[in-house]
Amino acid sequence: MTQTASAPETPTASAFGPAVLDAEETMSRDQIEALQLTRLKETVKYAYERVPHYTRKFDEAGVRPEDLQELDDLAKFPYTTKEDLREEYPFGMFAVPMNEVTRIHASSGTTGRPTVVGYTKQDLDTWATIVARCFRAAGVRPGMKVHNAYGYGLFTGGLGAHSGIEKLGATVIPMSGGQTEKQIQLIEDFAPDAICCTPTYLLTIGDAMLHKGLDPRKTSLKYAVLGAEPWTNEMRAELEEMFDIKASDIYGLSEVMGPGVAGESVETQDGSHIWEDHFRPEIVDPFDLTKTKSDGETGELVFTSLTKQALPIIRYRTKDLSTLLPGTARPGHRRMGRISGRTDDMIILRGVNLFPSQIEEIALRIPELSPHFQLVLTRPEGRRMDELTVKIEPREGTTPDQRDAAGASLRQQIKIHIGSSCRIDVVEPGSLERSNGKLRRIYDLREKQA
Ligand code: DLL
Repeated sequence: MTQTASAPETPTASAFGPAVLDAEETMSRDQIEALQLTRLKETVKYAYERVPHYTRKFDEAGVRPEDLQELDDLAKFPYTTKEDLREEYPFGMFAVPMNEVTRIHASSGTTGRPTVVGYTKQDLDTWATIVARCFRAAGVRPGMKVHNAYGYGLFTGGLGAHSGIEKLGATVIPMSGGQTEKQIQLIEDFAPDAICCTPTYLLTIGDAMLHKGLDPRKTSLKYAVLGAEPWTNEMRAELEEMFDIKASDIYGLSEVMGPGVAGESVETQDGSHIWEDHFRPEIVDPFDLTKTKSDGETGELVFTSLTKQALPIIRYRTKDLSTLLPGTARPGHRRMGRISGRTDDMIILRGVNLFPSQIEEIALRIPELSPHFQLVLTRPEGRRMDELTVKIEPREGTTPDQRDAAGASLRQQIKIHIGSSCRIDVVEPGSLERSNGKLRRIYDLREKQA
């Protein structure tokens, strides 16, 4: 037999599988809404009949599943909150017997009991499907390697991303969060095409690489799928430049499913598309819950699940502030505007509302300032007013004069754009705590001082 010379196998883009969309991803708006109505009717009936909490809540509100005849009728139904899940701790909100629950996750929160969520086999499959859509939209293709640095365990990030990456047909590297040195080594050795983690943790990895004398732009990484905490387009630009990658958003929350409720397209980078064949979103006025808002208006995001079996969730108040926008890359599915913040992360300073993401946006437009900052709230002795101090690191290599000028500029820009006066403390590079996952930005010292 004669041997024919074959070209050495080099991994090129064509070595990866094509991006085949799910049929539901290409549905028209009308098709999606028709599907939503059918599924919504089933969901309210299912929740009412199977979960005593919903039976009681609906009865108290005087609504019955039959009252849902069109999509807008959803507004007649009561909201569900994290407190409801806490009250029903651990499994009171489950709609199936325990032997049909395949997996449990929990979110710790800052206080009190964790909220516990459950999934049937079918729920896990739905979840993997929507996470796969997010990764594909973000540029990941079958055959690519994805370094997963979301935390594994009770947090939905690690395992949620994991199943979606597998479902897409990509190779998952289940690194989990933390152990930054090891993350760097595996990125070097395994040559992943994509990474997923929180935006601030990617920054930690990049920073650590630079400190070791490694150039993050020279890694094999081409795509990042980032979420689990608020981030801005300025932070996106920072990370894309740092790593020479394309970074897209992935959004979700445990009570509704986990990561993958919405995902952003790398081609348009204009906000995450909500997978509306599985979730019906609403925007409501957080200060007057009787009011739902129109598309384009800002308010609190509320979700109703349309296909979940173990934990159907009706009108869950996320506390996330956003807007609903028309679909672009997936026209039938609406997009959510970037989350400006959470209602419980809102700082009210002398009557002005302020979110950490606003500070991030402003600070990153000042070239001498880094994305490493903390917001410290105090009430100085003898004063009746709260005070906000922005502690921020300058870029490495800046002179003391440049630091002073950058601090003054930040103070002025915050005054102009947000309307608040605050103190700026430009601290030493490397002195603020680095992210290991979800980064804490706000340090409220007022209670301790009282
Ligand atoms: O953080 C799920 C997740 C994991 C999403 C990995 C994306 C990637 P929880 O721990 O329940 O679940 O926290 C949910 O995190 O209500 C938002 O306040 C915030 N959040 C999640 N994704 C984003 C995002 C996961 N892309 C809470 N942008 C949510 C802004 C986000 N905030």
